[in-house]
Amino acid sequence: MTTVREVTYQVLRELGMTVIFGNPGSTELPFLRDMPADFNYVLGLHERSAAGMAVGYALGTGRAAFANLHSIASSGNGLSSLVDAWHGHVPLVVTTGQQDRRQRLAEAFLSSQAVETVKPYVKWAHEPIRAEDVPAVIARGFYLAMQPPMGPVFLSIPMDDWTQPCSPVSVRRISSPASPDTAALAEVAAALDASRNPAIVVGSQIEEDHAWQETIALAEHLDADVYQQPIPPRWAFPRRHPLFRGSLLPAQRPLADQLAGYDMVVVLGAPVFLYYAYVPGETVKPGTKLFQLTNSPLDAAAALSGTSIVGNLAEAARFLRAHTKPRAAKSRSPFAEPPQPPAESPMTPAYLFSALNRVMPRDAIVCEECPSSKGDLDRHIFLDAPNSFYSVPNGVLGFGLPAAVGLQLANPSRRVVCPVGDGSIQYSIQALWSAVQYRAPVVFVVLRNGDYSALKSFCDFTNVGRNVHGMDIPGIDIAKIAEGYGMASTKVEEPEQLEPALKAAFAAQGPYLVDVRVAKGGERCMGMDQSVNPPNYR
Ligand SMILES: Cc1ncc(C[n+]2csc(CCOP(=O)(O)OP(=O)(O)O)c2C)c(N)n1
Repeated sequence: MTTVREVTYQVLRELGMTVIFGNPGSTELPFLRDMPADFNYVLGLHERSAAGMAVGYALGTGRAAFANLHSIASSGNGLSSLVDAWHGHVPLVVTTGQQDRRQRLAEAFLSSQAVETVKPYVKWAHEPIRAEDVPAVIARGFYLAMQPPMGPVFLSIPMDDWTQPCSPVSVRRISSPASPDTAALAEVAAALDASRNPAIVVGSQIEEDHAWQETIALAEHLDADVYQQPIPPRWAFPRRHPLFRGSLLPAQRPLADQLAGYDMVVVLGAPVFLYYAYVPGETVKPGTKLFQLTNSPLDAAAALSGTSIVGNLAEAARFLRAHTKPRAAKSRSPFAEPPQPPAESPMTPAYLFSALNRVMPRDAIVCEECPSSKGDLDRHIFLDAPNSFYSVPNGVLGFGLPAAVGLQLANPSRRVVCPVGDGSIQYSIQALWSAVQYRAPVVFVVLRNGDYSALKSFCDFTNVGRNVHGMDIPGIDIAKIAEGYGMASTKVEEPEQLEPALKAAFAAQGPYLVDVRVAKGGERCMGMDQSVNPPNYR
């Protein structure tokens, strides 16, 4: 008779989850012992980093990644990564160890209520009712994680289950992309034909549904201006395309103002809309018709106005292109590189990104977490291919570093670049060690401004004032921390040192950290200044 452990490895193999991201504890050891030779274990020194690398790996492969975390620490230390996966539609199967069933009643050491803790941020949180259900539960978790919108599942497994007898489980195929309602799409097509001046808002679900080419074809067919969703977790349109108009602002009134000139807006694959600062206003102006096409029933339900259609975005874009009249292309100026920012001391983030854009390979993958300089990155980094840009989905810092390592492990032929703030890097700094140990040659570019510039900007923007504790973070030598984890690193203080340092980083075979002194952030908040009439918290 086979054991739960043996059948589980067979199921994991058949589901393609042969990389195990983890941080082990006693309750996981009966599973992890004698791991089959065709499996790889990737150790994260903290659950945020371990599950965060799984997030990056799943983003990079487009398939569910497997993470095995420790007891209640998985939902404590690892919860931020589950939150990222939930908001970013990242498929994860996360298992966690539970005390031996035979002494759970007595609340033995390491008894875990992790399942109850994570519930709002996973598609399914479960502890198998019987030991012999474990492999089937993992398979069911995989099927659910992969269904659109994709997301994490969380399974707690008592440590005595692994040695129990278990019958084989056969892995099933599930076909899940749901076709959107064509009658509803026909209404959108009719509205597009009647529209004088439509715009398209592109969102990260376009990448999830592999709809990048269909979206470009639709935009060109309609000759429609294209905007990017506010605070994008992924880019979904070529940055240098003549139809591309840049990012929407993350607040109600300024966003509606940006779209005021259009009589119709079609949101493809994004919420309506993701706001940050509260600046009340309409979703869109009264003269603008709003439609949302989304793979997420939750986003459809939560939209503030307009008509929503749930379903696969590639199919939706293809349908709209086939059922609308083509429009003659207006004359538009071709893409022009922005002027090169001046070399100041300390250098501006704009200068840094402009140099990075020149030096990095054209097929690089950018995984960023640099809160106050997102706008500069957006203006100076130009990547035109799918699966090239990743960012924190809901503001929980600590996403960037481990996600970059996971993305690099999933994409050995492309180079991952991780621009990260000197504050943000601290939330999952242990991922540097994993990058070294598992030979993930990420180039980490630290923006060292010595403070929480994004928070200072928010203080200015909302009139909170600057008399707030905990805004400065002096005295951290990140290059030395990297060295301590075994990673090559260099420090850059002046603009003329930057390009040679970046070139050396990209020439290196292994991971490399470039720690760059940059100017502190300004008074703008996510691209917005006082003119938008921000909330006053004073
Ligand atoms: C886990 C977590 N803790 C705290 C915050 C609040 N927060 C938002 S931006 C920020 C500053 C981050 O500093 P840094 O990475 O240096 O970027 P900068 O603001 O200087 O651009 C902080 C602390 C958060 N978003 N997530």
